[in-house]
Amino acid sequence: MHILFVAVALGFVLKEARAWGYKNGILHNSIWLEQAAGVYHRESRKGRYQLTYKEAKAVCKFEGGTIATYDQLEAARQIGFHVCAAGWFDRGRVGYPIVKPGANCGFGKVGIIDYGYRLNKSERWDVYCYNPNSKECGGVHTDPVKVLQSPGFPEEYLDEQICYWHIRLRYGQRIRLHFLEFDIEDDTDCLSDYLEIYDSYDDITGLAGRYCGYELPEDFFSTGNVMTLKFRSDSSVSAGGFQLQYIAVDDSLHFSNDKDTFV
Ligand SMILES: [Ca+2]
Repeated sequence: MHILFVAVALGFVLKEARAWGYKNGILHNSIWLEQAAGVYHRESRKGRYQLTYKEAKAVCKFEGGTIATYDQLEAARQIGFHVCAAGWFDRGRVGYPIVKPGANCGFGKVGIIDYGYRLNKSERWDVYCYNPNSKECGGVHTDPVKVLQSPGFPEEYLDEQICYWHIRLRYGQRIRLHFLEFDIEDDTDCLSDYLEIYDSYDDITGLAGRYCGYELPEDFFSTGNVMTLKFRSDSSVSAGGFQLQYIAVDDSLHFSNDKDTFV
């Protein structure tokens, strides 16, 4: 097992983080995904509607995908992909997929709400990416107890996956992570594939550790009621994946990441 504590460009990160700001105790820089049929929605780490067309394409490419086409977005919509946020898709078009009509989103219509091909590619929107190899994974979790696992588990995970799990429990609760299975491509500093634990509601601040290899990590306890897990695999060499359980812990109990002091 390798654990990497990252302190790269910390000054820059802190400066950016302040700019995003907190609301209800949650840092609003979220780039978490809704995903269907290989299509997923991303927003900038700076918040909603911050990506130019060029930046939008770069976001998709970074994760091994491409910017989605209209047809890919529509195919995802037809199996339930519903996102109330306008994003770039292929050829500089902007829109969003609506499954259920609503007064507050989509003007009461169903289908791809299409803003058309934008003449000004410097306009700022979110983005819809497409990666046919990416499995359903991640999401927002509020249940007090849940098992989370790598995409496709117990099968080996595929290449070029990226997943964000955001755990948010009731105020006054903390989160205990308990690993059940762990096998991620092993390399120095976990630069290929990894699972990262963030003691925060995003993957910008609060990095607590990066894990790979086959040694079961010890239990981890959050300091607050939120936590983020990020899994990423690169373009070659897979492994068995991981399975873990998170459990809500009453804040009045005394515990820490030093397992000897947990009662
Ligand atoms: Ca790999």
